[in-house]
Amino acid sequence: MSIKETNMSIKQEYGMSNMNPTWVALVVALAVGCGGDDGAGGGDGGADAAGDAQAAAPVVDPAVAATISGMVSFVGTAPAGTPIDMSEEPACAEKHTTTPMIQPVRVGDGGGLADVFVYVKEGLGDMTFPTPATPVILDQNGCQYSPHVIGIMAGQDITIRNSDPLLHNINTKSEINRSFNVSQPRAMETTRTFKDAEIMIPVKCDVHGWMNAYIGVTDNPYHAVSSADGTFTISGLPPGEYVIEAWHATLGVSTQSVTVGDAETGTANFSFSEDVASGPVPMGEPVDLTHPAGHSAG
Ligand SMILES: [Cu+2]
Repeated sequence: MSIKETNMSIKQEYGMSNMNPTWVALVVALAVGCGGDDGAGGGDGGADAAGDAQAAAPVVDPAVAATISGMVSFVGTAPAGTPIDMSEEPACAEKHTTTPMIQPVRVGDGGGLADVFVYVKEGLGDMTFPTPATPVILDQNGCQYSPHVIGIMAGQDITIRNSDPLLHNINTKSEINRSFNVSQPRAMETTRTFKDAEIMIPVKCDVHGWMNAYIGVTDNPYHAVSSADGTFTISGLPPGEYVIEAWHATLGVSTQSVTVGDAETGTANFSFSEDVASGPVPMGEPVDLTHPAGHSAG
């Protein structure tokens, strides 16, 4: 059966073009975990909530829903990170028990590469998916973004939280979506959406030069972020043939094709190294560790 036929039969069987609210609610209730976004390893509620949101809304019969999982590896010696001097922000510094680091290439004990955005790039045809009702949460805690890389579906709410008692400024550098620049002078939340799919949207804080994050916006719910051990799982897929892309902020992108049948689990393992960085990667600006003068903590 071709992909087109598969899509067609799914649509006919589940009436996707005439989806009613009851069905949408059912679909959300059936959400299958696709997790894998422990991101910056903050271990806070924000990252967990983001994971739940990412898992929402597979519009596929759970009896045939397929899974693609795998591991992203880093080959070679992981570059050392750069220590962040937070002495000018004691309220942030005191939240860290170890020296906070800028670590664009975060490699786990087993050689797994974290912070890789993995998503279905091709293969879903013209299928459409309900927007998850739960917002993803991008937290600013201890003057660092958590998670560092986050996935969201177009139209889904992103709640940007300031968990610090001081000024952060969220500046998105989107090219397809409208950029925004939001000032959060104290602990608070701001909610936004991105209208269109965009891989990837860089985010930075204009107050703290070391703070950056990346938001992957897809037009389907099938995306994940590799966790600290490099693994990822994308669940609830319709059976089919897919092009899966893995994106890393400094190491480039890698794609591969994976075919999954009814209720099957397919594997997509990726490998990155410093030598094979390819493709244009947004926000290659040097990290600025200096502090703009005159901002106040409060
Ligand atoms: Cu900041």
